[in-house]
Order: sequence, then structure tokens, then C-alpha cells
Amino acid sequence: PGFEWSIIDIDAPEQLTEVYTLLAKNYVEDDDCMFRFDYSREFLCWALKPPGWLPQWHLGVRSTKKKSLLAFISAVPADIHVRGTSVPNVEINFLCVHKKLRTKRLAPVLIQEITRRVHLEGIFQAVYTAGVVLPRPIASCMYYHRSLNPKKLVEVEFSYLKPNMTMKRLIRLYKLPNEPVLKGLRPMTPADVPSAAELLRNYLTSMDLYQRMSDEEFAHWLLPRDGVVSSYVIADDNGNVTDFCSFYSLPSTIIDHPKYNTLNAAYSYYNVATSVELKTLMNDALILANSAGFDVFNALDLMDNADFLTDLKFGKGDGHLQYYTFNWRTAPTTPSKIGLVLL
Ligand code: MYA
Repeated sequence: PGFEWSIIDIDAPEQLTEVYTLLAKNYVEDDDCMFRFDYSREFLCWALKPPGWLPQWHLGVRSTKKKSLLAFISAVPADIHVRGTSVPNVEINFLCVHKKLRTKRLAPVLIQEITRRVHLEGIFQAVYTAGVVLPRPIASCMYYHRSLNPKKLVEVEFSYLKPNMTMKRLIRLYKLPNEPVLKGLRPMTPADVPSAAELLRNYLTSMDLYQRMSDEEFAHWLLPRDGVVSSYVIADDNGNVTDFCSFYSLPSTIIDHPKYNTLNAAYSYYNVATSVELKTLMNDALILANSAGFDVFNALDLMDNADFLTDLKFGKGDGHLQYYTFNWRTAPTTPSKIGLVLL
């Protein structure tokens, strides 16, 4: 009693702002409560409205009296492949309960209700990621971080100066050129979608868990959106994409810092290299992210990312990300066989 379900209309600016604010103040924090994800409104529209999205899967809980938004969970459709089998699925994300209402078992109620609403559409499987270990992950990935603005990262205690290291030397260590190195690397355009989508589909078939994207879905997830997602391609003489890299922008609020409010983080998304080395391509991704003003570039150790993490000076983080399948039993796999990036 005292609470009611509410379908959130993401297209209504004031409702989008309610979800934005709930998450900005109550969503995922690091273990030391120093940083909290600050997904932008534009990012939320992107994440919540891929092809096939349904309004009833943007599910909120409001107080009956004041109607304030106190909890949220979302589902979006995806064709997920697990060890060669295609399974119609949803991706569950943005499960959030207001700090005032924690440990009252509202989360299981939200999960039950989104499950019911997904079942009504004839879908019975889901994928999701979480920082916490629940029964039972299909894979356990690790975050790696590449400093772009080491001075700020040290000031906000995201990273530390090791003994014997000076700030000057640290800055020199992480310094990057102003311009990308690879010839012909340019932002992805709609004309690139058919060949780039095919490149990604082919690449991902070697993975144990991945989303198979139609051209339409690929266009939604990968075409550049200002302040949300950046994608760069190299094409051959016939205009077919041979390589692409991408990253999304997910800032974090720096909690209670006297000087800085925001940590600008880029997250590695989907990257495929066939005509150049993946390492060279990702070095250019770092250069582009640095020029765009990001403080840090984050990547999980999934897909072929292990090929470049060490050489490109990524440091191992302390955050694990567990991958889960719901109502689909499969043996655990290694991060390098995970071909799915959830936002
Ligand atoms: S992961 C992001 C999760 N969000 C956050 O971490 C934001 C900050 N934290 C909060 O808002 C709250 O602490 C949350 C829990 C909401 C996380 N996934 O209500 P409670 C279980 C699944 O008393 P609260 C993301 O969005 C916990 O083990 N379950 O606790 C993907 C316990 O269950 P049990 C979780 O702290 C979400 C129960 O909740 C998670 O007030 C995928 C306690 O409930 C978690 N991340 O609220 C959801 N954290 O007693 C599953 C805790 O059994 C989707 N719990 O151990 C499943 C598929 C559904 C669709 C199926 C379709 C077919």
C-alpha cells in the first residue's frame, strides 16, 4: 500500500527528467561511494528506445500520494545468441530503488513485474549484468581503465600516484597525440551501416554470448549520437567498412568533491579490426576520446580486448561485472567469449 505502478513515457521531457534524477541520485556507486553513474537524458533515450521497444517495459513505481518516482526497471528486446542458439530475449537494465526505500524487498517485486510484462509478449529469456554476484554468472568480466587526464584522476582519487612517480612523469606516460594515426579513419555514417553491421555479425559468431543486430538495430546502437556514442570506421576502395571502433559516454558524479563534479568517462563498445591491428585501432580510439575531453577510457576484458589492454597502458580496476542469463542454462564461459556490451 502507498505505491503504484507507472509506465514512464520517455518521450515526455518531464518524465524523462524524473528517471534521469532518480538514477543520478540513486543508481550504481563504486564500493567506496565516491562515484555514481550519471547517465544523461540523451543516453537514456538511446538505451531505452531501440527498435522494438515497448512503453510498458519502462516501468516505474510511484508513491500514491505525491506521485514521486521511487523505483525503476527496464527491458528492451534483443536477439541473443548463446552458444550458437538464437533466443528471443530482453536485456534488463536500470534497476533502481530510491535510497530511502532500500532493503524492503522492492527489487524482487520490480523483477517479478517486468518478468510478467515480458512474458505477455511471448519472451521468456533475459540477459543482464550486475556488479553483485548472484546465482549464477555465465561470466565474470573485469574493468580496465586507461588514464587520459591523469592529473584530474589523481586529484579526485580515481587513481593514485605510485611511490617514485611524479605528476610530471605520469602526465608524460599517458600523453597522446592530437590526431588519430590511421589513414582514412572517420566517423561512421548511415551509408556505412550495411557493411559495418555485417562485419560485426560475422565477428561475433565466434562468441558464446552475443546480440545479433539487424541493420536497423546496428544503426540505432552504433551510429554516432552527440554526447552519447561515437563510432569511427575505415572503409576499403569500394566503400565497404573493414574496421570500426566505438565508445559511449557515461559520466559519473564525483560525490562531495570540492573542485570537480563530474568524471568524464568513455566506455569501449564494439570494435572490429580486419585490415589493421586491433591495438592500432584502439590507440586511435584513445586519441579521439582524449581530444573529445574524456578523463578516462574504460574497457572490459571481453571479446578480443585483452589483445590491447596492457600495451595501451590500461590498468586493472577493482570492479567486476557479472553476466547473467535468465531462464537459460548454459555452462560458464570466459570473458573473451562474451560478445555483448550492456550499457
Ligand atoms: S544491475 C544495476 C542494479 N542497480 C543498482 O545497483 C543501483 C543501486 N542499488 C539499488 O537501487 C538497490 O540496491 C537494488 C536492490 C535495486 C539493486 N540484480 O529490494 P531489496 C536482489 C538482481 O530488499 P535493495 C541491473 O540493473 C538481492 O540479491 N537482483 O534490495 C540489472 C535480494 O534477492 P535475494 C538483485 O537493495 C538488474 C533482493 O534483490 C540485484 O533495496 C537485473 C533484495 O531486494 C541486482 N543488481 O534493492 C535484475 N541487487 O534475497 C534481474 C540486489 O533473492 C533481471 N538484488 O538474494 C532478471 C530477468 C527479468 C526478466 C525476465 C524476462 C523473461
